[in-house]
Amino acid sequence: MESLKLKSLESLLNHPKTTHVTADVNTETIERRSFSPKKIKIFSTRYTCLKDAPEFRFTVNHEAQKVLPDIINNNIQFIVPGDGTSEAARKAFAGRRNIGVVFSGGPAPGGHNVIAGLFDEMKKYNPDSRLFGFLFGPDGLLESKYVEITNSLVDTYRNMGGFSMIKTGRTKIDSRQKMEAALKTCTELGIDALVVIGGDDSNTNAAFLAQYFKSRGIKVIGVPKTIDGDIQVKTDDGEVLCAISFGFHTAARAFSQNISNLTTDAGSDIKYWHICKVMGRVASHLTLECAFQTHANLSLIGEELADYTDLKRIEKAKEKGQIDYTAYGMTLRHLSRLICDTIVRRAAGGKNYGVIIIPEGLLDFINEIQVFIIKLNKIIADYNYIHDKNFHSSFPALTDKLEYFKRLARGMADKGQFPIWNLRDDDLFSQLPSFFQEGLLVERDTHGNFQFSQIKTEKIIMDMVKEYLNTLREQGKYKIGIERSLFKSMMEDSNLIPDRYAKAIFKNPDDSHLLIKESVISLKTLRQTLIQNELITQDEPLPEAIVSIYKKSEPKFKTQTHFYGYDGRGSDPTHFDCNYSYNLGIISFHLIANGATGQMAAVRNLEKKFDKWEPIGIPIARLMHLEERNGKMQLVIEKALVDENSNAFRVFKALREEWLAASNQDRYRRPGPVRFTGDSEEDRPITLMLNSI
Ligand code: FBP
Repeated sequence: MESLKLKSLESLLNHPKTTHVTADVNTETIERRSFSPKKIKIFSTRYTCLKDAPEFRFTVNHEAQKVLPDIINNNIQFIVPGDGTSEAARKAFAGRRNIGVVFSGGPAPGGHNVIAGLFDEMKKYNPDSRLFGFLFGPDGLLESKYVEITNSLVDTYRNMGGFSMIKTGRTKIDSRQKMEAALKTCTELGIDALVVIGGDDSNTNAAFLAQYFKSRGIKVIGVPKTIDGDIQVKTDDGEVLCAISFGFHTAARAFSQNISNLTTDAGSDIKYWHICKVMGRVASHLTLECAFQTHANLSLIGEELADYTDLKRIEKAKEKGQIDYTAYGMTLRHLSRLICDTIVRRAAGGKNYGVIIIPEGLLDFINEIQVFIIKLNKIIADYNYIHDKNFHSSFPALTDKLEYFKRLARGMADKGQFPIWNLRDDDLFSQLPSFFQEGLLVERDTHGNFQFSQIKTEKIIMDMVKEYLNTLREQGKYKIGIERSLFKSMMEDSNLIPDRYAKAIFKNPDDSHLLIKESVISLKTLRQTLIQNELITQDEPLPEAIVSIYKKSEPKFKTQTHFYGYDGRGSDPTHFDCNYSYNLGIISFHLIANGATGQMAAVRNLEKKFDKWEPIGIPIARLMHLEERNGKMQLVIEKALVDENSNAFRVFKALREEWLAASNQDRYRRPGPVRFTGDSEEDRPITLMLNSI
């Protein structure tokens, strides 16, 4: 019997249908691998050359001028047809090269296509050229760990998400020793040029490497990667040169598909508020894009909250001849009130459910928390420097850390240091819940960035929301509106006259959604109200229909929290990102072949139709500014935040009341799944399309 079973399992496993449906490679993967992204037209010409465009102006940072002297004077460069160039120049263009490529930072959909574009173009001009992929991010460059990228390796990953081909890492190349190690690897491999595919910090690294490698003739090109969408380049005159990094569109679409599914579920089950935190370490671009994609009921944009002013409080203070400085900027308490307002308004319209989108980096825009983050950054960095030890290893438990802060506040630790942590800070910090304290103390990444993804922002905010909603419920302000038609039919079924009862118990008896009066806060007070209005006598019980209506108006606040980040970051790229990233790889090659270094490959007019796309090189050194990192001011590429004057933000502001849908029908939008084919206008970020108007 047993052997019969085994035999049948074997034949089941060998059945062609079983092998087909359980294969690692499915139809979608096969289709993706064979899809050919479009190439910008100029790349169909044989040779290109670079045309400097000094008319595009940037304010240069003095520190950058000092430390990056060989690349600071780079201009914007347009890649133009070079068929008229000399024979020698053509020969140099198509010369045999060894190129290195490295991923740096978090994965972003499209990374493999950058490598594919670079590889295809390099081989097109010279089949003897070689491409080396450094493994595990910058560590591979420092430790000389690499693979040679071959045709079959590239073919396996064409149009596929992730960075799995060569992996990635977040190591920062920030010392002379590390620069030397990178140079040694490149020299030993005979590398002519290095392509760094990374975010703001990694492109900063690329600029420093370009400067260091300049005298050795090794070129370094950066590629703008990050799902966060915060690498955007504008000139001093407001000309957009790089509207978005690759990966942003896919991540936003992947998050939006999930969020949209939640709007459908919420609108069906009508009992949950879904709180969706979406990635974006600092800037809220992803949240804004998801808001457009899904029309969720409330989307918080950190940049707007930072500029919040409480006009009522300012007026009040003014009447007393005072200035209320605390009225500027958003506090967590304010924020929870704002969210409650949305919930209460929707409930009044009969909808005790909905979807809220919160940006991962929200806390960086909340005044009181930002102050803590900055202070803690400095304290940890100072401790590491003074003691030459890691703060987190010295104080592994939260209680040890809190004890150290207490001593710091009392001036008993690290005497002589600027008293950055005072008794008030210590007092406020100790009032925070411990999971939040731990979140704020989480180890900074190698670039000194605060790791917002590790902190349960949604929990801290929603705990405050729940608390305040309880108060509002007790005050009779948080109630679910009853649809008039439902009320009427329930009353008529019980032979009660709807209008007489409506006037007695509802505060808005003429509305389509009837809201129980604030004074009716329990069944006891409801009974008294009916007696006072002579609808029942002292001895009569409450009519069942009335009890049932009252119960329907009593809200329960139930939430489900979700974090969308790593999932969307690992998604296979959209059609837009497939094309965009493939062309970035091609552009990197053309910049290298034309002798550029310290430039970032980019596409101008990305917000327009594909035939308007223009390949360019952007001088990285000119994008630098000084920023506090690890308690010190450091040169980094400036992050682009959501611009409150942009078309996208203005349109969002104008439409959000409709999407909140307190008194109108829900306006949810279904973006559908991530696609890699198709040519419709849908195939690019909505925020980009709006900003191009
Ligand atoms: P990059 O800036 O490197 O592209 O990474 C962005 C990001 O995905 C953020 O959205 C997120 O806060 C962070 O990485 C998460 O970092 P980690 O991968 O270290 O958890």
